[in-house]
Amino acid sequence: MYNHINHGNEPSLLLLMKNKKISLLGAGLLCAAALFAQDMSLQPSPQEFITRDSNISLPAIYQIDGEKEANPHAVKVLKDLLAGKQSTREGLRIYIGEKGDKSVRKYSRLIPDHDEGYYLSVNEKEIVLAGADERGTYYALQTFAQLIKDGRLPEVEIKDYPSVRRRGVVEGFYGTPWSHRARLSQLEFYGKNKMNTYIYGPKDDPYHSAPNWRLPYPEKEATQLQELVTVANENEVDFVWAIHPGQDIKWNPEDRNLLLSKFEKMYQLGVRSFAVFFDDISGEGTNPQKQAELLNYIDEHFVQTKPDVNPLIMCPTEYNKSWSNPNGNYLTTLGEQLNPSIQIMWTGDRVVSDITRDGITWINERIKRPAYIWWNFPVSDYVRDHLLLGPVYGNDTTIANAMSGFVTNPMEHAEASKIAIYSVASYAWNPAKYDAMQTWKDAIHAILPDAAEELECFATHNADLGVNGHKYRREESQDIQPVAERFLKSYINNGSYDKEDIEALQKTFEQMKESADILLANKENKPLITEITPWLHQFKLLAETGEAVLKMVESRESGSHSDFIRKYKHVKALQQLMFDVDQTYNQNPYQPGVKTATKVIKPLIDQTFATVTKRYNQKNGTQLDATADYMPHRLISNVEQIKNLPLQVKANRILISPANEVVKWAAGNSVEIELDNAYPGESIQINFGKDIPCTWGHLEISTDGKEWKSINLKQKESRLTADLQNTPVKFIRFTNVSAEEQQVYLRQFVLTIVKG
Ligand code: LTM
Repeated sequence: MYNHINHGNEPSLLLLMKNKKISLLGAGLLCAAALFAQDMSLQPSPQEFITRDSNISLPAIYQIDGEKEANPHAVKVLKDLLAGKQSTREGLRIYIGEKGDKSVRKYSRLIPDHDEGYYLSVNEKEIVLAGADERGTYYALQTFAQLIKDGRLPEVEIKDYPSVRRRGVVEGFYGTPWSHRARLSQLEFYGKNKMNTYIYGPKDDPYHSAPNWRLPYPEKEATQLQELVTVANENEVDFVWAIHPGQDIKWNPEDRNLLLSKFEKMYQLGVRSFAVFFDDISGEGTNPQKQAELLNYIDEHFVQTKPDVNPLIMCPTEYNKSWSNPNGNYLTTLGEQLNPSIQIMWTGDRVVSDITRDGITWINERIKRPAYIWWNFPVSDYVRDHLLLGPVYGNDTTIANAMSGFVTNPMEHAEASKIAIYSVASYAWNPAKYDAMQTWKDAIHAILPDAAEELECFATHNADLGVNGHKYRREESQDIQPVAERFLKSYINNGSYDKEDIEALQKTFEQMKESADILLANKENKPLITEITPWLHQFKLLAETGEAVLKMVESRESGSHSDFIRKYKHVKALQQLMFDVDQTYNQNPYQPGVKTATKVIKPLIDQTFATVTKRYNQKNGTQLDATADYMPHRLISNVEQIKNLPLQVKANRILISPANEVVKWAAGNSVEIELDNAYPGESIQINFGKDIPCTWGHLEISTDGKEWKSINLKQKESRLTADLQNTPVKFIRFTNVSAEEQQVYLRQFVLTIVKG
């Protein structure tokens, strides 16, 4: 049941050499260490440990002292790990328990005086697994599990404890909530990686948010939540159930009592930790005075009346610096009025940002307590066509004392999110020893040991978010980036390049292609492969396109015309296949499609393709199309928030991807779609999210972009429709013909052509 995160032939002791506090090892072992340079370290990194230059076998016979008093979850892990026979009279002695227990009394002074800390010692005479509290013992066992390798244990002494008190995950994203099965797997993963918190707050769970937060869960969901609480407890994770009532809450006793009775129902299901979120709301619910009154009431009439309920957590409406009103008093009101035990969440200087010393000092002064960090990475609900699999970096490693908790908001892809979650677990446990790259590699090993190299290749090229509204970007394809830049510069400017560079690029594309196949065939972690399959197909096609483009480059120099043209056609075909993947998979209504390697690799391929094609055209008087992205139709607009939205083609429907935010549409500005050909039109559907008559807009169609025909729209609530009755259409244009700017939502803009 327990995966050993070290692997291969590495002697266990070598694990420890990568950590900082280390006793001197023999020269022979140091040589061996070099051989295992790729192997994994102990994660999270312990605060203090000492190794001896020896190791012991896992005992064939052992005696356990303290198993009756010790944390039963820890005892269970111990027994699952030991293959030998338990005896009451003979064998290696194993002492397990919590500070104060008789079994570990003589080690009391060695147990760190920190919540969740532990002392662990292994030598030929005994094994000691002593926690500062029950969770500490459990964490001693998690470290112990990592130490075992091929039936052997290094002789060590470890004193360890977390730097950040609450560490974990907030399932707080928009989009498809995680499945029950995924959540069960997550909770086990958190326990193993010493995370103690899971906050349940998926925005699209109707019973978490408005208006159904008032209602009890239906039976099936209630039973599943009950099971999650049980599994969380078994893995020493606090299951925090969050409510998001702010969008329609009335500040009256009725709604207050409904909220309390919902909490009471969740308590009956076993929940012992609660949160109230006021993020992403507008209107009356944002009043800080009222929020504080409600939360204090819950604290005093619910949390504090029950001996087993943990301190309340809240997420404010102004949850990041850029959204806090500089002239307002929202945060200071909360800081002054909320009961001191209530934890206040905070995402940093922006909605999506890394946590800095200055930033956390700023907020802590206002809220008068250490902020509870809600870190918005690797959440991808605003860039759903990307996967965020890169290393976790950027958060200050010296501010653990300034925060009361650190939780990560993940992607809707639960298994793929584990790369970042594992890294956050290590960061929050021991920021001072956190090594972003090493931890990222170890995370990948932990998640997919049999194909770690291939997953690393895929992850290294699927890290950045692309251009996005939150302006949050990540490093991507770092190893090959300098080569790509040098090759491109030289090729664009002079038509030449270094042989070594083109070879390095060829090798990269080859590795990408092979990695995609190996991962697609992998059976070790099926949920992961299922989540990333569309991106794997796209990744492979992109790598093939890269190879084919480099062949075009080589063929232009030495091949025949027909050779070049075939290679050109091959690239065009691959571009179309990529377009098909993009149009077929992950068709969410926000950022549909499948984008991969968009920061370095794709621009490199696209620009090389454009350059080689243009050079060929110039030399041969041809007019081969040099555009790299295959999209038969075009969006043309001078409306700032619309002009960069992607077009989608779905069967016979051509649509503009909807936008989340309010669109400001200036007088005279228009939105136009140009199709690749004229087609018989079937209908048009537009929805600007307003059910007042749309007198400001004018819809037209054309076959040549010169002669335009006005089209009448019928309106029902906010839906505008037109029947085109087979009229040929190549252009469609919608213009704000009023004299004023219009503020609308772009919920729908669809042209349907006749199937044929
Ligand atoms: O970040 C917070 C507190 N709230 C929401 C999240 O639900 C959402 O997942 C992220 C990222 O889009 N942004 C938010 O505003």
